[in-house]
Amino acid sequence: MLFAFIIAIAALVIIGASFVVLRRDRNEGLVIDRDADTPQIVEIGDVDLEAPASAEAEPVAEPEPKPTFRDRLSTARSSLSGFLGGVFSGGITGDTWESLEEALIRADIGVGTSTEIMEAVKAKAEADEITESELLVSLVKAELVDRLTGFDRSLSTDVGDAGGEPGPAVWLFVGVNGAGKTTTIGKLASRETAKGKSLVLAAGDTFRAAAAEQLTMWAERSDVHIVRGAEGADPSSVVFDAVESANARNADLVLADTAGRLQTKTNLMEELSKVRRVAEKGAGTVTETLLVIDATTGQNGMSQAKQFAEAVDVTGVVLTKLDGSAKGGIVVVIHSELGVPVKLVGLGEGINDLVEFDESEFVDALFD
Ligand SMILES: Nc1nc2c(ncn2[C@@H]2O[C@H](COP(=O)(O)OP(=O)(O)OP(=O)(O)O)[C@@H](O)[C@H]2O)c(=O)[nH]1
Ligand SMILES: [Mg+2]
Repeated sequence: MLFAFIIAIAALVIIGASFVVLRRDRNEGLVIDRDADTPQIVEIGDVDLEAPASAEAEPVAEPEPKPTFRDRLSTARSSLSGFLGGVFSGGITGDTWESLEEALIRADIGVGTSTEIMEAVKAKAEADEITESELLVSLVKAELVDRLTGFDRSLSTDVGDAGGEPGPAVWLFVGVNGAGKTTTIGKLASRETAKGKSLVLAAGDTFRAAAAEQLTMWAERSDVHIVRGAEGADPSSVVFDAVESANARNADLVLADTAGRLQTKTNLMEELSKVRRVAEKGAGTVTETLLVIDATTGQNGMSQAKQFAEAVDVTGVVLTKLDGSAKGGIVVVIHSELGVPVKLVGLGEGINDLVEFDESEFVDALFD
């Protein structure tokens, strides 16, 4: 009896052991043929595994599509339609024009400009006897597009046009801290490199060490050269060195980052005009000075924007964070009060989330 029990246990142990060996054999029977065009798992013996078609293939990165105003302006659109929604619904009554003016002001278009738009729409509606709500909205849209038309939104690298000697063009980025200067430079580094331009980034924000780190990460993403200085170094000398480095490498363009804050505001403005002067001391020519404005600050950001525009000769605005901002009306104020065109718009934090401004697309996206 005992003997039979021992035999049974021994048999169980033998069966278990051979099962393990069998499993090992089955796994060892898998060989990866790395010489095949598409690496495949080659089967040996009776193993029946499906070979993944591209087990070792590099994943092909799909280029991300550019965002559109229509996709990213849903917050601004819903706030504007909320304000304008009922204005024309009852046809034209005694209150209509005042309500329109109020709706435009609430959409962050600014008091002066809102009044002008309301008066222009009223005059056209009266002249053409327009009373239908849909047509009245079209008049408002046309008036907005009209106010945003006729600006040169191109970004120049033409040093001859800017009166400079042959050498690298410089785009200088200014604006309050957190506006999105460094991120915009990172996005542009990718965009301009893809267009075939050779670039150098200048880490002119020496106010905090992390600023140069942040720009270095963007430089690495697009594989472009970066010139940085020590924390607290003179921003002008960093930009000067970057221009010299770009000239030595025959690079086309320097994208120069600056600090959004210093100890006092007066100093910042003085510092920035010095950076601009020094950028042209050597072989460089500043062909664009871009003021970066955070769209979520709306009207509040405008007084600071005016200070920057006074300190340096601003050639264009980059309006960031328009995605998720309810304050789309700020675009109209920038054109009417700063007299400077919005050239680029930030529609997100990703490397592709920077688009050229187009007034018709923008106004359509605000309304439909
Ligand atoms: N949603 C959104 N976020 C943005 C956009 N542009 C920048 N940001 C974010 O805004 C924050 C500040 O951006 P930065 O590029 O560091 O701003 P900065 O002007 O360089 O700031 P300082 O270096 O402090 O002067 C970051 O978290 C960015 O990711 C945009 O278009 N949309
Ligand atoms: Mg920065």
